[in-house]
Amino acid sequence: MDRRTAAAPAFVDLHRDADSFLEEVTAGLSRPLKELPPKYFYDERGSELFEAICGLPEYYPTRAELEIMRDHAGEMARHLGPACAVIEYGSGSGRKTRLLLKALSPVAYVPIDIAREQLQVTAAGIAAEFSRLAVTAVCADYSRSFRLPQLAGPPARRRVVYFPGSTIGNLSLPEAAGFLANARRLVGPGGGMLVGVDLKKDAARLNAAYNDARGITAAFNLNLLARINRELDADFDLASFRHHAFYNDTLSRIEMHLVSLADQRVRVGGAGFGFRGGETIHTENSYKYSLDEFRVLAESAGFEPRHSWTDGGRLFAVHYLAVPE
Ligand code: AVJ
Repeated sequence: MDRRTAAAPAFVDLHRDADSFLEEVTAGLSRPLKELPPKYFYDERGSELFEAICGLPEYYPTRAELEIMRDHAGEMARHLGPACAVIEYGSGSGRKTRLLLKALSPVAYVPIDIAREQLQVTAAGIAAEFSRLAVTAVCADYSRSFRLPQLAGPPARRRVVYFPGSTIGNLSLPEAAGFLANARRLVGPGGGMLVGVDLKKDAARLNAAYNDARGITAAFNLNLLARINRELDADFDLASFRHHAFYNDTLSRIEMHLVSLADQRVRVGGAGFGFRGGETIHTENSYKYSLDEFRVLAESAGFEPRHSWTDGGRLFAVHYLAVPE
């Protein structure tokens, strides 16, 4: 590690959270099939629970993707070339990111996340560890359109979006295509994207990964209601909802729901919402793609798939997608 004093990361705040949270919760609970956006799982408690999920024996994606980064980050760096600006969507704990940054030595690193505290901690840690790297943390909802701020540091030869963790699996196919097209426009001609995507596999393994024996995934799912209670003046009774996750083979996705265990009424902010016993709130989808399915999707968004890496167990993939010059 370079021991010169690192500059504190630049911080750019483009996010107005409270209003959009209440609006999106109210809209989601007003639909005939109730739903809540999974991006709101990650408050402080939710981020902690998610870190615990990543270490569970049943939850293979994190270990598989780390294995890919350990084994192949050097080769990824050769594809990307020198003097990149790495723009990361969702900052997480930063373990995979560190493996990429070490191999690549980019000129700029731009983590973008809606979770402000987590973002600041991760960005400061990376700025301290990679002292010659210009770090600009951007607090924004990357699922909406946003403009990249002026970046600190020397000009980059290539912009690359790094989107690990299979978070793209939260999106439906048309949403994922639109999202990838936005990323393509953001990096521009000659730019690229490294994206982690969970692979299709047998349903038993998938079901186990989202129904862990210790109940951490259930606690993660239910924490969304606890967060709504805390932040939006709501009165969800957590004991009256149950975690339900299953692989939907027809749609190639894990679905997570919260099932109401009784007829009940819940107040959120000023509004009331009725639930029938057995009715669910759909809280998350996690789409699974074969290597070819994902490449076809990337092509539909104007990328050229250049290379895909998988772990030894073929559980997970990291794709390198390039934008033609
Ligand atoms: C972070 C969206 C990739 O879908 O596997 C883990 C979230 N939900 N366990 C996933 C999650 C339940 C995770 N992603």
